[in-house]
Amino acid sequence: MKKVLSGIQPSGQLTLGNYIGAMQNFIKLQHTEECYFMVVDLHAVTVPQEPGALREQTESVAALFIAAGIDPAKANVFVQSHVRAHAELGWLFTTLTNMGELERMTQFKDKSSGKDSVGAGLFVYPALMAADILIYNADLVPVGDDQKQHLELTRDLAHRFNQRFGSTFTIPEPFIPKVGARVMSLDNASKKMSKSNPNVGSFIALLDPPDVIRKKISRATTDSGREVKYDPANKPEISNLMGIYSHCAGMSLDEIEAKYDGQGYGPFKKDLAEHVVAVIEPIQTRYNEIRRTGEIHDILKQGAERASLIAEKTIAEVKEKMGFLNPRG
Ligand code: ATP
Ligand code: LTN
Repeated sequence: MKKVLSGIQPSGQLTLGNYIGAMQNFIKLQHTEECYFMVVDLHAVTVPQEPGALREQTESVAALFIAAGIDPAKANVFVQSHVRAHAELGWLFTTLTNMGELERMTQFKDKSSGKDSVGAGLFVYPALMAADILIYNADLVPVGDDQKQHLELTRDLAHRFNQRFGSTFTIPEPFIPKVGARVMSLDNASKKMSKSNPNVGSFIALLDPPDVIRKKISRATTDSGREVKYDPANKPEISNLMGIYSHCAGMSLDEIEAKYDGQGYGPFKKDLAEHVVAVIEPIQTRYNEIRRTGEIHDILKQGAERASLIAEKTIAEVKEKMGFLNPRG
């Protein structure tokens, strides 16, 4: 059994991009592997969050994990800040990470560009992410394509620690879907769909009411012409919508092309909206039930307890190897 770990930030409402790029693999892997899925609130605060909204979104994201199909009897679901060792190991990893490595991270460049005030946490974020993964000695990390670079750095840090202080960490592998690893914005297919985009029309949130989903898809930007053809270089907008269609309807790209041959974008978009709604609606029904019962609190408590046992062991070993004095003598 492999160890699997991943996290999603409570920095807004989860999108169809998060679902297709990451969560669908969480759900798949839980049946065969030992899984740890967390809501990474310590990462979310690397950009300003309003306290009330952060609390609500953290609970909401955790409830959506369960509503989307993560079974708490199979996978450990918890909140990152409930397991203190993450922050502690994250700090230790900032001391092993070079400034140049962090300066190269495209997520940092994207999120800091054009801002006059950028928190230092945003810069050292990848060291905390490495700690999240290595503290459980995860073998596999299911993520979307945008996290590949952070995973590479995690692997480098694990090697570096092992070399300096003796073999300690497993070197993790990314686990990235073949189609859907990068779902793009509905208003601009050169940008990834992102929950913190201020234009709400650019993403489909898992909690958007069905009519809002229909409206967003009908307004999604399309390329010139009218042919439903998968051609990311020349028809990026329609190819992105076809990728979403393929995931939600369980049809191949060829099948979709054949189905809409000669029909134009209109009927394609209409059917796409219904396929997306059919995936999202049952998740929303379960979500409302989970929020109503309050069961998520127990799930998170148990998840954090189980995760802490492992995380505490790792941090003790790391501190011993790095030369920190043991408080118990
Ligand atoms: P933010 O906008 O706050 O940066 P985000 O929507 O990009 O958030 P994250 O919490 O950073 O989402 O990512 C959670 C997981 O979802 C990661 O594994 C990430 O790779 C994946 N993911 C995020 N956006 C997409 C997308 N558009 N397509 C595919 N996977 C995605
Ligand atoms: N950086 C990730 C979120 C994240 C994560 C992790 C993903 C934080 N810690 C550990 C996988 C494993 C992002 O999606 N922006």
